[in-house]
Amino acid sequence: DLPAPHGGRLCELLASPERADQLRLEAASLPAWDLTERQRCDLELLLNGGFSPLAGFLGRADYESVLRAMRLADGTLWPMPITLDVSEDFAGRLQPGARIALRDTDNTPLAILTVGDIWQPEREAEAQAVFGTTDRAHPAVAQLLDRSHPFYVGGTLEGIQLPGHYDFVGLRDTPRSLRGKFKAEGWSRVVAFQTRNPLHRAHRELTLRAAGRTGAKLLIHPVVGMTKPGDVDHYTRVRCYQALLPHYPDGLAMLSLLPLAMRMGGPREAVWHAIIRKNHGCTHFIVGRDHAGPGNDSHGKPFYGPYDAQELLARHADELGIEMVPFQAMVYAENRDTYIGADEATAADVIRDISGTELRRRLHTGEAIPEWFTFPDIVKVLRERHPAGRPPGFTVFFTGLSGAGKSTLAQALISLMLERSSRPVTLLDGDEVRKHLSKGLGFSREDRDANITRIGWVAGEIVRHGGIAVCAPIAPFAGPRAQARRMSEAHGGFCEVHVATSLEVCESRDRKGLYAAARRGEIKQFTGISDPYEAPENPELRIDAGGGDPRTQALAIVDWLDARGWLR
Ligand code: PPS
Repeated sequence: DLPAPHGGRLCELLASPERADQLRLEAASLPAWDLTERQRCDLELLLNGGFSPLAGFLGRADYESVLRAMRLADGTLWPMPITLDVSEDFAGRLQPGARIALRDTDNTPLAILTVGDIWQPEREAEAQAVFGTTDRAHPAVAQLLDRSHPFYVGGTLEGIQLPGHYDFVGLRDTPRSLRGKFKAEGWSRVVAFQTRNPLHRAHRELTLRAAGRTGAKLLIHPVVGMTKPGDVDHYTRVRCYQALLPHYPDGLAMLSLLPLAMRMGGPREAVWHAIIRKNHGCTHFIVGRDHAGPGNDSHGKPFYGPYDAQELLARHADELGIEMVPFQAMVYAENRDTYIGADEATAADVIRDISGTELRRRLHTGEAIPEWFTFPDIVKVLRERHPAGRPPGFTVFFTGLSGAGKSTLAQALISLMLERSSRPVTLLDGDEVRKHLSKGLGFSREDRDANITRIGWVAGEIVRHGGIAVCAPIAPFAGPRAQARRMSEAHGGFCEVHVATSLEVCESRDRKGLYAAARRGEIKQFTGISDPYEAPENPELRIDAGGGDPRTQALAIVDWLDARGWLR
């Protein structure tokens, strides 16, 4: 008596073991597409039936219908375009009817796709239709406009095997295995709770209430595929969830991990989440305030209203086949020493809260995290991940013309930082990097982009390990600079310093005689002379190193870093 999957039956796309062996052989001779992380997540839920009734990546008619009407072409409610984006070059080699192998990161073929449609989507129109905006502050919009491949390939799938996972294997379920667990426990009413964050007391109170209100058992169903950039990593989160479970009454709650790639798509995403939970056998789904919200747009306004998601689900209640359990935020009333719904609070109540930012601050400083807020065993997991007193890793990224003074400033900055503390610093200077990391690269746009991507990647790894990276390439193009920023900001800080010394000054210095050679045409594509430099629009700092003392200028950078607590 668990609910029927969306569209009536579970669309599992994995072939039988015999057929999978044949497909594996066939895959070896087919054009192969190496899946991106997001495509890998989508493929897993396509193959295991989590995206029922989809039989593959959307074809053009379904895609257009989903954008326009939030429905597949046959009228079935479906809010999110599940598409396979590929390069122009790869798309150019395909014809309808062709078969392609979809490969995992380690080259294992996971599925064969029989190509239906190949088309070039209008990505801005897609962003507008699905996410209601083309503002790149929305992570899914930035992904779609700047980091997705330009062609879509739709078609049906024959699955060879699911993508492999080596962590928390006992907690990873397919819709079929989860339904099996529910049956084994005798659960026929299950309310699912979606999350991408560590859970604290407020969440426990909310989920307990939801279970009580619906007379259902509780499924804690966190997303461990892709969530919002900057989120706590899923390993840490799962340890937190495991620490939370014993705080529920015996036999009430179950934990299972969902390998979904979230889009942070607000209302449409909430409908999608509900359908996915129905496919996993749940009868009820909790939708709180600002469900799957991406935060604020570039003008500081929220992308979606706090209850837009609840309203959209309510409008489609009759065809969803899973019941929404709408929830207000739960807040702690100190005077009552208990949690209450935000709407139940009266003027007499003393409401207390600790925001995500405040929690991170307390973790960093080692300040106490009160028991009314969360459980000591969860604090222990979080403190292990974020040891107190350790400042974040960060990158200082100098950009500017040749001869602007980037290397001098970088040297001065490094000396001043080492004078204060022994934190490790790595210098990635333009000329130096080209001797090893980027050896062999020239100065075409492509090679310059590759150079900056490499520098950005290394800096990101340094930041991830809590270190300091100081980069000093010309980095003339905004795109790769933005990418370098993302790679560091995923793990710590990023400070872009535009060394804005004028071309006239750089050329008059001409320490290496390169400008003169460029003017004579002996050096081609020379930045500022015969190749463009896109000045940063909003760098953290802008320094004209045409005059003044490098030490004083570097001190201004130190002050900026210090003010953010990065140099503690
Ligand atoms: S880029 O664009 O960021 O990849 O450049 P970068 O790796 O920083 O390398 C710049 C140094 O290479 C020398 N050089 C040139 N620069 C610009 N354009 C052309 N065509 C060129 N050919 C050689 C130049 O000395 C740069 O060093 P800096 O330290 O910036 O003066």
